[in-house]
Amino acid sequence: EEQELKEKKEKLWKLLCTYLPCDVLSLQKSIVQHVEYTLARRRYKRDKCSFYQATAISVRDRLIERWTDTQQYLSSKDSKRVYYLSLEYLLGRNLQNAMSCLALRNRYAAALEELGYSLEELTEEERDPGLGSGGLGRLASCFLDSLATLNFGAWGYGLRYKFGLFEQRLISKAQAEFPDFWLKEGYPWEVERPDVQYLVRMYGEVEDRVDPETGEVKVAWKGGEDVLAEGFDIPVPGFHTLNTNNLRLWTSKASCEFDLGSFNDGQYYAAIEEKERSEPLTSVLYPCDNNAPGKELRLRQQYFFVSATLQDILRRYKKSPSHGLLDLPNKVAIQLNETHPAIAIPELMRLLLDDENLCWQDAWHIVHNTCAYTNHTVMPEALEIWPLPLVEQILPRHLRIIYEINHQFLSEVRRRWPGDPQRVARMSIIEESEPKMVKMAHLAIIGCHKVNGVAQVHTGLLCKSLFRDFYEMWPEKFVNITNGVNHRRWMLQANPAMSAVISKWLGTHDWVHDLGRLERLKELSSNPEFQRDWQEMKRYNKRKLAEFIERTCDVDVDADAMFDVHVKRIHEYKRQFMNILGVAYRYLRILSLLAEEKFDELRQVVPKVVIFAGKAAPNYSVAKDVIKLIIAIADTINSDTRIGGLLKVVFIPNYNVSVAEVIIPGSDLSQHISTAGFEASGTSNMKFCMNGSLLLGSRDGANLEIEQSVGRANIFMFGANTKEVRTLQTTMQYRKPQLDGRLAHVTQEIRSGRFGPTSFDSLVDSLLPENDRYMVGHDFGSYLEALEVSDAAFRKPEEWTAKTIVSCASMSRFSSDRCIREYAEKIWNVEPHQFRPPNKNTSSS
Ligand code: GL7
Repeated sequence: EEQELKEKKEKLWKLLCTYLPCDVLSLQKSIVQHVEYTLARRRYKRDKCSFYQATAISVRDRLIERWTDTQQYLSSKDSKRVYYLSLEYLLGRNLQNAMSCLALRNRYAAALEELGYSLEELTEEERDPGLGSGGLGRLASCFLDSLATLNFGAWGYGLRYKFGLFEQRLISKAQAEFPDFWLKEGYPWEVERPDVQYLVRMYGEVEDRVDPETGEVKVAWKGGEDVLAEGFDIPVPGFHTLNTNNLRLWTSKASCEFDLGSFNDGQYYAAIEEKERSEPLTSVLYPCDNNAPGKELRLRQQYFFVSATLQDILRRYKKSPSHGLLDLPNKVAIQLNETHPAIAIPELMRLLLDDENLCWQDAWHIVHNTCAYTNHTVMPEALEIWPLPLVEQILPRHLRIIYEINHQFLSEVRRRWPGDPQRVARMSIIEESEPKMVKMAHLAIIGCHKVNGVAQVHTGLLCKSLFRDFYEMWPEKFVNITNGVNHRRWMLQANPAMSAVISKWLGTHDWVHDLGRLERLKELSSNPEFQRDWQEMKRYNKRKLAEFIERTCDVDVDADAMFDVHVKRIHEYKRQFMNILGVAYRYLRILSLLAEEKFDELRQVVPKVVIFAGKAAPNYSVAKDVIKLIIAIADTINSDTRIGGLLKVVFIPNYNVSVAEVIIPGSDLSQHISTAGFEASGTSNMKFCMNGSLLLGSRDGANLEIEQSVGRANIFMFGANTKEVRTLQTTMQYRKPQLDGRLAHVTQEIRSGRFGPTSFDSLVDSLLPENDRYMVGHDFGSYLEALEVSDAAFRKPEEWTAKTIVSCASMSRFSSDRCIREYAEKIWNVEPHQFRPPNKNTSSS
């Protein structure tokens, strides 16, 4: 009997050990069942939202089985894990990505078709989780995808903001912000983990306690408030591999440890209210891009995030009985995405000293060898510094640890450079201002074994100027890892038409795994038939973008015009202002050619649609003025019937990942025109090139490396380089160069009311040499020349097409796969481990 039971059990387990079936009928069943049983909706009612959600859950089911298996496999391998700590992620829509990863896209599409839905229409039902403000958050998401695809055991950690980055609408010709409650209909990709909870303490006070036995002084952190962190997990699938990683996002909850005393005093409501205070902690994402808001809530969010994450990492690590804490750096790599999570350095010290009772040297050895820091900006206003009294109030124990780190570090500096007090002051974590400030970047550099910049020129600036003292002390600590993007999302998913052309002409899909394979397209760049396919593909994408513009901006644009795109956060250094001034100049020139009846020259004008999109931080008034100016100029131009179809200008509202997926494939030219030395890397520049769009760029960030890859003939570069900008910044104060005549004319027209009643005085005044921090005046002339060169190139369609093909084919360096391999080798010292199930049916892939 026992034997029989055993056999029965084994049979059952064998049955259960198969992956869910993935034939079309089974997919249909699973979708309909989720509509009925998970969502409790009528399965016959046509309801896109329910069908999207049910489809997503059906896909998620298939991810979950791989996900749990991967985690178990990695634990059994005892392999080193990477933890990517980021306060921001911009995941974009997940449905198509997950289906492609599972290699089930076609089957799901067929399944849905028979149920009466197209995959495309259901895709539109998914809301973007806007848990980031710009490139930094999108980069983190690309990294998660590549980590899984390359079979690295890696987890992302972040915060589950209830309200993502605000929704931008254009009201009364200006930006208006609305809350983005992305969870309104629920988020089918996440799994709540009520079993994964940690208490995070803030405030309170520290007390020195002498151990009566050893005489050792121990610091105790008492009192304060506890907030509960609860995890929500989102599976991160790899492309065509079973490996599935995890993104764990924390939400804050009231801690359940109620003060019983106040209950008994009849203070029931007061006690609950007090506890409910912790709820708002993860309510909202700070919307600033390249700017540190310096708000108490932000510091609390950062600490809450870091503490929950480190407790979780340590708990997982300690689960394995063979793991001693001193071995942590061999099993765990923690990457800090900017300084936002840099409080991890003292927090990990605290956990090791106070909870694990390690000595300082051991704890420091562990922290230093486990953590690494990526810097993403050199802009002073983006470097995080916290008022020391605030840190003391919220994190008194951490401030003590920071003091000790600083003390030991500065002693080392004094030993290395005796008699150099200025150097000591420059390098200190504490700035001796009023009030004193804690410099998070210094803390991160000192506490980490590696610091990396995100493009060659950016890393150069870190070493030569921003962190020069630290570079002199530890040159081997600094490395460059130029950013990359996930080409599977930005080519395969966003641009299926182009992907089909590429695969057709290469005769294989292998470029999807290895972007280097695209190089072979270069030989074909002048082949007329290939060019025809390529041009058709581009026109198709432009028509789609034109329809999108019609829908969102109510402007009719001609898909044969050049689509000239400038999309990114609105920021002075990104110089959307310069672009719109150039547009105004183009308009005025067309008008004067018309007035002077210069028809030959008019025929030479390239018809153009200038497309802007991007959000301005709600309290950044200059950026909001730039949006107003763009809209004012766009309105004037679009309603001027004299110029016919020669020029149109649109501002597409609410730029986000899904909007980018429509805009980028439909662009001919894209602008990346930041003042040299300000854009650390930029990543949309890479995405545009991958989609057959040529760059018009300043000598900044990754533009310079893109130029090296695509060749000078295939990119339009202009303006001062970083060195020249540095010199100009000092000399312009007293040399006061004359404003370019064309610029002077444009600004005069703006002031005179040509583009509506607003005179935009403060914007225009910012062009005066003494105010022009971003060198708009200086670069304007060479900017216009670069535009002319790009116009001339566009007038020759075959040459233009060849350039776009070569530029796309040269992008292999800019895949996030390359980038992640570099992190793995230069910083994390980890190897991939691919999970292959021994006895599961894996027919799906
Ligand atoms: C940024 C940089 O501004 C941007 O140039 C870079 O590409 C990106 C990713 O490395 O990081 N830094 C930053 O604070 N934000 C960025 O986008 C918001």
